[in-house]
Amino acid sequence: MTKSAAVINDLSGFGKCSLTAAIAILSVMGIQPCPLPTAILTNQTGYKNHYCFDFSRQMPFYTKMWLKNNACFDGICSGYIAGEQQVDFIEDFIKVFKKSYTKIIIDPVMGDNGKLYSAYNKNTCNKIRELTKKADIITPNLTELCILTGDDYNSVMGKADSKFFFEYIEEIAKKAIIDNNFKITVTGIKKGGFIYNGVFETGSSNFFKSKEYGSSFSGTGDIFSSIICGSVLNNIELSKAVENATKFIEGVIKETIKEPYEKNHGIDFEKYLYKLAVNRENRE
Ligand code: PXL
Repeated sequence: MTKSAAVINDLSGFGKCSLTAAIAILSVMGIQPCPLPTAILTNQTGYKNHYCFDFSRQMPFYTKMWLKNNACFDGICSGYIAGEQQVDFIEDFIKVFKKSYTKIIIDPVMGDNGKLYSAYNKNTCNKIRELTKKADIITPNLTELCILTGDDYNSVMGKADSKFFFEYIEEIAKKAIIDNNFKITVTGIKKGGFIYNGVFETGSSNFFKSKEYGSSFSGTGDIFSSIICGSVLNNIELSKAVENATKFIEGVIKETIKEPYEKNHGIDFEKYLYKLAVNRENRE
């Protein structure tokens, strides 16, 4: 039977992020995505203008109806939330639907490049930190890892020229692993014209390198966490999943920038989804 994942994330009309990315990627990886919107937006919030319909009042109907219909999930993945009250909802949703085999993957979406996204504040971040304690895997970017651990992003990046930069990040991630029960993948570690993604588990750490093409695109974190979610449910080793996701995103960015692009629109992943297909004969 096809495995399924509840995907708790927003639906943005433009930006190729959140549910738009997750639905496409999980599907091509052979996993049934069951979307549970946190908000419906005209477009992601990085654009000059956006309208957001907060879905908080509707979300409890999903728990109620899905429970009545005996829904069960192999994975529960959460991402962008429209307000701190939704963290309580997600914790409750996990309590209700988590089975012994259910993998919990939490993308603690809060910010990027050292800054919080416009809809987030300190309180929301504190609640998200608590939520991550329920996860098997968390998929922060470096900014979000620093928020979770209480480290200062700018002083971490101040060490980027040091040959101990990676050891330093490893130490931050390991500290979080010891305090919690999860595995961590970390995206967006920038050093010397390259971007590294890291993976940290008890007893092992790895970094995968990709070229930095100059711009930080909308939705790449969501594409990354969706690939991690699909891979974990397909029993692919976490380190291999991070390597695959890194290569996929680097390849798509390389193609995207061959034509005029706008970073808020995201990357042209649609044409390359086949590279993630579980049906290997269809791969390049
Ligand atoms: O990709 C992160 C993200 C997801 N959803 C919305 C966003 C952002 C980042 O800005 O605005 C609505």
